[in-house]
Amino acid sequence: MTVNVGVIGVGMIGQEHIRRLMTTVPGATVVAVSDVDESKAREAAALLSGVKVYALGEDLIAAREVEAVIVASWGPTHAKYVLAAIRDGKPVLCEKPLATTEADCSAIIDAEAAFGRRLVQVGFMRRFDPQYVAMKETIASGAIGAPLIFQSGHRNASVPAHYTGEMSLTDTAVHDIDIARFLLDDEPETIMVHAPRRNSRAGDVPDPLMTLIDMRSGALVAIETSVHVAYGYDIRGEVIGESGTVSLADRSEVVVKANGAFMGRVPADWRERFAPAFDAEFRAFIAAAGEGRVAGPSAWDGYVATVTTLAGVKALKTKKREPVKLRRRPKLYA
Ligand code: ISE
Repeated sequence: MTVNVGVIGVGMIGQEHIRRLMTTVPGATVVAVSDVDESKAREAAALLSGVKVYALGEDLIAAREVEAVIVASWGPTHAKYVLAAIRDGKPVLCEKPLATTEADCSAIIDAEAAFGRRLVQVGFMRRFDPQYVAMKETIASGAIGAPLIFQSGHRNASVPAHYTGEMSLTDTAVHDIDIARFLLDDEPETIMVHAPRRNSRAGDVPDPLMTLIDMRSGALVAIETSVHVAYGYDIRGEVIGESGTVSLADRSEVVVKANGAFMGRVPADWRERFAPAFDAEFRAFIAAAGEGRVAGPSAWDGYVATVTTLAGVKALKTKKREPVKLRRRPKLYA
């Protein structure tokens, strides 16, 4: 059986998702695309055969031929598309953030709860990364004792010109926040953000940032975001437990020994580092969509991530520890 997918947003990530759906994910085919810039949607459709172009994302979602939806448009537009997909009862994989405001995330949760079953998967691909999955299994096995501290390093070689200090939280640290919740099985309680000496490459952007999150259990999450490191895309992670630690191993296809030193490869960007995670994420979405379900990170996970990053944006300004105030979790996400 083939799942007919409609993709909203054909920017860099949207195109990456289309390519993945057409080449590496079994049982999926892209049948419709849409973009605020209709000419871009036409260009993307022209590379495939039999793909319809819709001027409006809502029309793509409502289209008879579309059975599942990918939302890869600009963040502030996510909520209206996700709400439309829920209204039409279609599984939707929404890139992060689920929505840019707490109110919109809450509206999605309410709509999904009223619908009565999950239709929304949020694009936190790290949950499908084999290394993070192995880390979670290690922690859950009890091998390192109760987790006390999670140190996460998130380094980008560079970021686009429109990138702001707030985006270090909403666009970058958001992944570390989600994976912290996944690994520790815990929720954030407070957040504070330190902006130490600035990288001279960073211009106006406070970079690096050190974000400290107290979790409900008392465990501490420390996230370093550095988005101008120049040397590559470097994702670090270690959980320190009561009697042991588990960390992401440095991996490289080859090790080169030359001139008295040995070297491995640092990925260029998130597409390279997380390719296996994106593959697994899309396979899970399509397999579940074929059965009218969704799997993976939920609207609740998207809600917590947005509330936490927005509290972080506030903490960056106030230089104080800010509370992360979460609503009660509906039964649907138990
Ligand atoms: C980007 O949007 C991502 O999602 C990447 O995973 C992250 O590393 C990068 O910092 C973000 O800008």
